[in-house]
Amino acid sequence: MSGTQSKPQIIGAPFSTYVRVCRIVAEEKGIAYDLVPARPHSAAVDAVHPFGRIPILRHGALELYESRAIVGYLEATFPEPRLIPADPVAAARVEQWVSLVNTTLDPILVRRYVLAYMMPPEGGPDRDKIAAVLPQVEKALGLIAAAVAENGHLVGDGFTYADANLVPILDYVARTPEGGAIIEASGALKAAMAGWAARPSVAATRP
Ligand SMILES: N[C@@H](CCC(=O)N[C@@H](CS)C(=O)NCC(=O)O)C(=O)O
Repeated sequence: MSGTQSKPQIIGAPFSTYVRVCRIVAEEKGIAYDLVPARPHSAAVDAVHPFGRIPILRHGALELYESRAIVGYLEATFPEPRLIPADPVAAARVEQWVSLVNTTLDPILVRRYVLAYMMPPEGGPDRDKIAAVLPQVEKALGLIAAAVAENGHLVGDGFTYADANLVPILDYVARTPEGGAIIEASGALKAAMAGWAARPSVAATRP
C-alpha cells in the first residue's frame, strides 16, 4: 500500500545534491510535497537508510531510499510530464547518464573535488587532492559540454531526469575556481546551465 492519497515527503537537507534531484523532479511534475529537513546519519534517516544517507521519500505507508528508486516511483506514480522518455533508446540514454553520474562523475566532481574546497582539512582547501583530481574534472566537464552542445540537454531536445540529476552537481562545481573557469570558458556548458537555471524547478530548489 503506497498511500497515494497522502502528500509525499522528501526527507533530507536542502544542500544535498541527491535530495535536490528528487525535489527538481517533484517540482517539474507539479507534485505537492513537503521537504522535511534531516541530515545524513540523523536518527530519522538512520531509521530508514541502512547507511544513513539522504534522500528518503515517505508516501503514505511507503518509505523509500536511494534517489534513483525515488525518482522511478515518482515517475510511475505521477507520470506527467515524463522525465524519462517513452522511447526505449532515449530512456536508455537517460539511464546511461544517471548511472555515469551516480557511479563516476559524482565521486570525481563532488566527493573528491568540490568537497576538497567545501569541507577542507584544517588550514584551507586540500591542494594536493584538488591537483590530483583536476584532470578528471576537466575530462568530466568536457564530456558534459560535448553532450549538451547541440541543444542544451543531455538527452533528446527536452529536460529529462538526466539533466535534473546533474544540475545540483554542476551548480556546486560552478562555485569553485577551476570548475567555474572551465564552465565560463565553455560556451555550450555555460549556455546549458543558464537554460537549466531559468527553470522554476531549478530556481525553487536552489540551496
Ligand atoms: N546513492 C545515494 C547517494 C545519496 C548520498 O550519498 N547522499 C549524501 C548527501 S548528497 C549523503 O547522505 N551522504 C552521507 C554519507 O554518505 O554518509 C542516492 O542516490 O540517494
